[in-house]
Amino acid sequence: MRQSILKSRLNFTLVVAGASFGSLLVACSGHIEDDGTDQLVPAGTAPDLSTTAWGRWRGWKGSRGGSSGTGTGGSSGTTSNGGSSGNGGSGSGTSAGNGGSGSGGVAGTGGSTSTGGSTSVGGSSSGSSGSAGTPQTVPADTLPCFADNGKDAGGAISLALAPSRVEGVAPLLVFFDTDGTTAESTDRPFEELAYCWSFDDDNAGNFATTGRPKNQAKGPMASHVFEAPGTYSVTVSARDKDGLVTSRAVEISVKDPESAFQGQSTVCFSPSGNFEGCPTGAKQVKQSSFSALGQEVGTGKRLLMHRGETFASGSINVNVPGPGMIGAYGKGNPPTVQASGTAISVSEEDEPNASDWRFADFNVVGTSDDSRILQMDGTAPNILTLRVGGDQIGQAVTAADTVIEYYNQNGHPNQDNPDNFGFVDCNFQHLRGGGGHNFWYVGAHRFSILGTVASDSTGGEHVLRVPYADHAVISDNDLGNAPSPRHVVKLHAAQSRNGKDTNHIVFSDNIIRSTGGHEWSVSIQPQNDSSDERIKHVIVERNLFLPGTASEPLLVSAQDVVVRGNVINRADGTLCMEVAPRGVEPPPARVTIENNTCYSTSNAKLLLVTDTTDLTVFNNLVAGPKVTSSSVPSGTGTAKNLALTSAGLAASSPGDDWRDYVPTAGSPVIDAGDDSAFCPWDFSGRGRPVDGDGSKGAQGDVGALEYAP
Ligand SMILES: [Ca+2]
Repeated sequence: MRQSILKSRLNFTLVVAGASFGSLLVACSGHIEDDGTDQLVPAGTAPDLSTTAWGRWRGWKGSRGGSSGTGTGGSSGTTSNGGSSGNGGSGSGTSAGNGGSGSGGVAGTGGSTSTGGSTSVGGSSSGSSGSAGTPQTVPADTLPCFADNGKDAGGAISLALAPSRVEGVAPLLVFFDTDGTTAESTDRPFEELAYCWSFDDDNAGNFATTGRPKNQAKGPMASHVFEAPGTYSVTVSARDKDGLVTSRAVEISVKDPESAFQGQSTVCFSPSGNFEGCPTGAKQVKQSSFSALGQEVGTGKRLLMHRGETFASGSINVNVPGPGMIGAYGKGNPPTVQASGTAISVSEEDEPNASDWRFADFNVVGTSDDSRILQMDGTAPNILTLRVGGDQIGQAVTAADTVIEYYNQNGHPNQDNPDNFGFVDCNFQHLRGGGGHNFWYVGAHRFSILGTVASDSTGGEHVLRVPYADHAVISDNDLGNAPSPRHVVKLHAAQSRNGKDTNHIVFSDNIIRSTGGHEWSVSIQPQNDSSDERIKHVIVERNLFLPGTASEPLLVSAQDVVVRGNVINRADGTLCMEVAPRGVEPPPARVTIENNTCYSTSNAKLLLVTDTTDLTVFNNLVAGPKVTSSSVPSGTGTAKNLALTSAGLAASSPGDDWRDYVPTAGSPVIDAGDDSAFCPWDFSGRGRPVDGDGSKGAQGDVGALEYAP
């Protein structure tokens, strides 16, 4: 199997040095991939994005220009939640533009213990940010995402809650973490507790990709963009396998950009001199080159481009503390930025000073293979990319862990990867440039990709390549169409060589399209068979894998992994997933595969597994006209996996719509699961188990979806 895939070794040097790197020609080298033969890229078929499995892609969203306002200045400050660390900046500006977040400032967990035995995140914070946590009574505020309200956990669950920051200017990206949570029922709280989030943001709307509400999330980590000013009480509830529930809340204060960027702190740019919709009092600049924005970059500055107009190719550098923003004003389509090189470079080698910037509501069209939307050149916490489009680009974003590694080893030991770095509701199409080009090449702490469409990397390599991640949420995206021998998602751990393993990943609610010629769609494993790269704590949940050329939708070589509630349509493919060592790294361990649904018109297998310890395979369904008992594994560590030629699903020949896979009355999967599995919700987000047959109370179904009478 593997031998047929691992055809040859390909050596290449990753080109991370764009124009702004100047003489730094070799920031990294020696990346070796075993992804397969270096063969001619077949012409890909672009997916029809007019429809998606959950909903309809509605194209670019509407106007987000601003009107003027008054107020005092932005303050930002990175938080430290009841803990020590937190190198946050002093952010209490009294006039606009005097705010500023610090460099770095990793939120500390811990803090004082509150009554009731749960850990409080309350505590001091640096900068001007206010109080952090509010311990909450339970289970009164239990979120409606579980099958029932459960029972008060009392002291049985100590739930930690650490936001990346508790205040800032809208649109504000915040990453929420439950690191440090403990529970009596498990010593693996990341994998074996269920976490539900409410961001208290009822007007957040739904993701265009999946239709899911942005106001909610599931998983031990979550990320959200607050777009409207106000104070939000963000709540997380955690539930264990015994139904014990506890909740915590934290307040997030979101400032009005019209106040933060009042008067001439906002600058409007128009090639034609059309300033309709420019906030009152803002500076007006008639310029046609994107480079013009660079002259106005500053702390507390908002730079807005006129909608419907095109800005000629140019590069700007952002290396000042925020709050800051590059966005759009007026009505109509987002402004277009032409890019022959890097449009925006952030931070720098010698004096990295960028933080708290948001880039929103513009489209970048590449005019060369070197075109790039964003390049991170050094330490830069709190960077948001929101509703940014890219077409015919050579890269969407480069935040190379190898550049930071190079700096660290060459006189800049304190340079670090981006922290609280996010892409939300973006749309990247048609990568160009060939080898070394990916939509994302990102190493980061607290990395978020939400609601984003990225399609067709056949002109380059991977759609999403994450060489290093220290806490990441990748959810509600629609990703696909990658060439052979690359992947739609390549998640590995290049920094293990420096003792930093890739860790704590939530990969959920995504649509993965295995078109474009590639063989492995989602690869969570070392980049090759000779690198000891280690990936720990990964949740792959409720994703929809759609068929195409891929021979394997999902490969995992990692430890402490949960693969749960995914729907995998293989068409006539023969394998749904594989868990195996890639090479020299420690083999997979503590891998749980539960309640997945795999459909194939061939005699498919759920799983290929080699050399894995502590493997649990419960309640999975393989359905299709030719499946046999050998389609599902048996023996130690397995229970209640069903291979059914007549599974009683909503569609007799299920396709790309997840509703095709919902069991119907009388289906043999109903209440047939082993209830020792821990599957708190199904693919659609429904709390489970549900009593499907009217006997014995609520019991879980086999497969990704739960039947509800
Ligand atoms: Ca049931």
